[in-house]
Amino acid sequence: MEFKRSVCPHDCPDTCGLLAGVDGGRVVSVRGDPDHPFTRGAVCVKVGHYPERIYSPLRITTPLRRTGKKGEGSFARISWDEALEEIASRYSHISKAYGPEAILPYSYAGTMGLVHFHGGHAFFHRLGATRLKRTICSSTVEAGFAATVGKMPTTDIESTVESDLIIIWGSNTISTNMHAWPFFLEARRKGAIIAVIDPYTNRTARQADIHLKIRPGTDAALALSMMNVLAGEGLLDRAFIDSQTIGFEELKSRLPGYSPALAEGITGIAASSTKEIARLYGKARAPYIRLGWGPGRQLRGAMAVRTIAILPALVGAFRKRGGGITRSTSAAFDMNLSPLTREDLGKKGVRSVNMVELGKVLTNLDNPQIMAMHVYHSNPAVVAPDSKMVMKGLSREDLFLVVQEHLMTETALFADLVLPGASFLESTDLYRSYGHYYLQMAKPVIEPVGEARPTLRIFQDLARRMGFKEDCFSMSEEEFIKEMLKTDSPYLEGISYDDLEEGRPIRVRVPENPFESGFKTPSGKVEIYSRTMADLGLDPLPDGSPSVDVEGIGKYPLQLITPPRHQFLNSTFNEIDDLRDQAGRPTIMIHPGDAEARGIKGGAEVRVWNDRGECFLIADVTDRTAPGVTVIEGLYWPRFMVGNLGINSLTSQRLTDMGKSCAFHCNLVEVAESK
Ligand SMILES: Nc1nc2c(c(=O)[nH]1)N[C@H]1C(S)=C(S)[C@@H](COP(=O)(O)OP(=O)(O)OC[C@H]3O[C@@H](n4cnc5c(=O)[nH]c(N)nc54)[C@H](O)[C@@H]3O)O[C@H]1N2
Ligand SMILES: Nc1nc2c(c(=O)[nH]1)N[C@H]1C(S)=C(S)[C@@H](COP(=O)(O)OP(=O)(O)OC[C@H]3O[C@@H](n4cnc5c(=O)[nH]c(N)nc54)[C@H](O)[C@@H]3O)O[C@H]1N2
Ligand SMILES: [Mo]
Repeated sequence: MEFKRSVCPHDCPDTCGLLAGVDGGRVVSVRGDPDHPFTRGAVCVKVGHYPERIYSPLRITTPLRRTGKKGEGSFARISWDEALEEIASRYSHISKAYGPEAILPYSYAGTMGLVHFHGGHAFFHRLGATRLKRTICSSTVEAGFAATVGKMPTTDIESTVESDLIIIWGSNTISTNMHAWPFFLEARRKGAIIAVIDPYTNRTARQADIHLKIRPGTDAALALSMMNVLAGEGLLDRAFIDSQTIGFEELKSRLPGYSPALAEGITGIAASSTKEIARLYGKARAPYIRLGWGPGRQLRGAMAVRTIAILPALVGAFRKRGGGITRSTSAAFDMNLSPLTREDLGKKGVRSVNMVELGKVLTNLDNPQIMAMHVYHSNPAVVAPDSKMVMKGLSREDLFLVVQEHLMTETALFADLVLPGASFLESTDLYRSYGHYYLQMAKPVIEPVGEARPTLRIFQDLARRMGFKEDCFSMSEEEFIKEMLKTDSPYLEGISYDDLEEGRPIRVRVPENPFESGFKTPSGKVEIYSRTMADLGLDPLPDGSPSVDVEGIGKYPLQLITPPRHQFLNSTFNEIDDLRDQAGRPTIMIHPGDAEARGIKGGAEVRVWNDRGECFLIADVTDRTAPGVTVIEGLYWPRFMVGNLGINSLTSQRLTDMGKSCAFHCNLVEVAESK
C-alpha cells in the first residue's frame, strides 16, 4: 500500500492535510497527516470513513436520465455526450424563449477546493443566468464582524496555547472545529480556564470549566452586560480604548440598561454568572474568544456578532499575546480568482437571488420564472430552510433540473439529469482554510470512479457545446492555480507554484498578531459606533434586543435550535451506515419540565411543528437543554426520518439583519407525542 498526500475539501474550518492509503488503484484508508501543523495526525470520525463514501452503493457513476416521476428515483444510464448535448440544447431553448435569467445555478461548499468551487462561475456569467448570492452559512457573521473590526485575518488558533482564558462562544468546537481543541487543552494544562457560551450542553460544553447556558438569540445582551461589569468595576483598558476605538462614549449611555440583573431577564444567565465571566475576562492576562457561527444564525445575528467583537477592544485583548478573537482566517488567502470566475463575462444588471430564499425563488419568482436549475456541490432538498416550499419548487413538472453529485441525494432524486461528479481524491485543486493559515494543493490519488468528472471539466465541456470560446473554458486546474498566485497580497508573497506542487501545507505570511497594525474598518479603528450601519438604516451602536422568530411569536412556545451533529457534515456522510448507527435515531432534546407539561416521555416519538411545517423525532428528555429551548442536532436525509420530513421543514426563509443569511437557530415550535 502507498500513502498519498491529499487535503480534506469539506466545509469545515480545519481543512486537514490527509494521507490516503491506496492499494491496487483503490483508496483503502484516509488518515490525518502527522506533518500538518494543524491536523497533527488526527482525522475526524467522518472523514476516517471516506473509502465507504467513494465506493458507496449510492455513488453515481454515469450520467442518468429520469425515467419515472420527479422524486421517485427511476433513472436510466446515458452517455456523457447525450447528457451534455441535452443540457446545452435545453439551456439554449430556455434562453431564447424566456431569457437566460430563467436559468439558475445553485451551488455551495460541497467542495472548498478553489478551482472546482468556482468551476461553474464563468459558465453561468457567460450564459447570463440569474446570479446566486451564496449566503447560506457565514455571511451574517462576516458582516457583523466586519462592522466592528473589518474584514481581516483573525487570531491564529495555534497562538492560543498562550491564553489564560478561552471563551468558546457559540461554536461546538469538539464536533465542528476539532483540531482547535488540542491547542485549547494545551493552554488549560498551563492554567487556562475554558468557558462555553451556548444554549445547550453540547460535546464542548461537557468538557468546559464553565458553561453559560444562554437563551438563543440573546448574545448581544450578554456581551453588553459583560461590558457593564467591565466599566463598572474599572476593568477597562483605557489606553487601548482611547487610541484604537471610536464610539466608546456613546456606548456608555447604553450600558445601564444591561446590568447583570436586568440582562438575566433576557439571557437567562444568572447575574452572578455574568459577573463572574466578565471579571475573569477583565482580569485575564490574555483573554481569547473562539467565535462560532451559532450567534449569527439568528435574525439579529449580525448585531450579536458585532457586539461580541467589541469585547476584546475594551480589555485590550487584541494586543495581548495568546489573547484576541478568532472568527475566520480566510481573509489571509486573497487569491486572484478573476481568471476563473470571469465576472467580466457577465452582463450588467443581471438579477441575483438569495439562496436562502430558494423556496420562494422556485415557486414565486416571475419575469422570468426559473425554468432550469443547475445544482452542484449542494443538497438543497435537505439543507435549505422551509423545505415544504423548496420541495414544491423541486417537484415542478416544468422545471428542468440538473444535479451534479457524488451520490443519489434527496435533491438528485428530483433531477431530470444527474451527472456524476469526481471527488477530491479524483481531482486536482488548491485549498485555503478558514480555521488555520496553511495553503495546500492536492492532486488525484485515484482515477475517477466510473465516469465521474471534476466540476470544472463538466462546465468547460458544456461551455464548448454552447459555443463559448474564452480561454477560461479550456484552461487546466494547474493553470488556474498559477493564476491565483498572481496577487499583490502581502500574505501570499513568496509562495510559488512549485512549492505548492510538492503537496505540503505552506504557511501564508500572516503576522503573529494579525491585529497589530490596526483594523480594516473605514476609520482603521474598532468601531463601537459604526457609520456603515447607520448608513444602512441600522442602529450604529450595540443593541441587546433578542432575536425572535417573528413568524411564530405568540403562537408557538418553544425555541428550537438546529446545530450540527458530530457524525455528519451538514447533509454529507448520511450515506454511511456506521456513522448513522453512531449518530442514532434523529432526536429532539427537550427539558424535563417542558416534557412533563406535555406528557412526553423520554424515547417517545414526538411531532414537532409550526406554521411552516412539521417533522417527527424521538424525544430526548434532558437537562442538557434549558427550559423553553429544544435542540435538534444535525441534518438527516429525510429518507431516514418519519414521513420523509427533514428538520428544515421547521426553519424560515426570513433573512438576517446584515449579510442576509438564514436564521437556522431562530425558530419557535410546539412539540407533542405523536401517538
Ligand atoms: N461535525 C460537523 N462539523 C462541522 C459541520 C457539521 O455539520 N458537522 N458543519 C461545518 C460548517 S458548514 C460550519 S459553518 C461550521 C459550524 O460550526 P459551529 O459554529 O460549531 O456551528 P453552528 O451551527 O453555528 O452552532 C454552533 C453552536 O452555537 C450554538 N447556538 C445556537 N444558537 C445560539 C445563540 O443564539 N447563541 C449562542 N451563543 N450559541 C448558539 C449551538 O447550540 C451550537 O452548539 O462547522 C463545520 N463543521
Ligand atoms: N437546519 C439547519 N440547516 C442548515 C445548517 C444548520 O446548522 N441547521 N447549516 C447550514 C450550513 S452552515 C451550511 S454551510 C449549509 C451547507 O449546505 P451544502 O453546501 O448543501 O452542504 P452539504 O449538505 O454538505 O452538501 C454538499 C453536497 O455536495 C456534494 N459534493 C461534494 N463535493 C462535490 C464535488 O466535488 N462535486 C459534486 N458534483 N458534488 C459534490 C456532496 O455529495 C453533498 O451532497 O447547510 C445549512 N443548513
Ligand atoms: Mo456552514
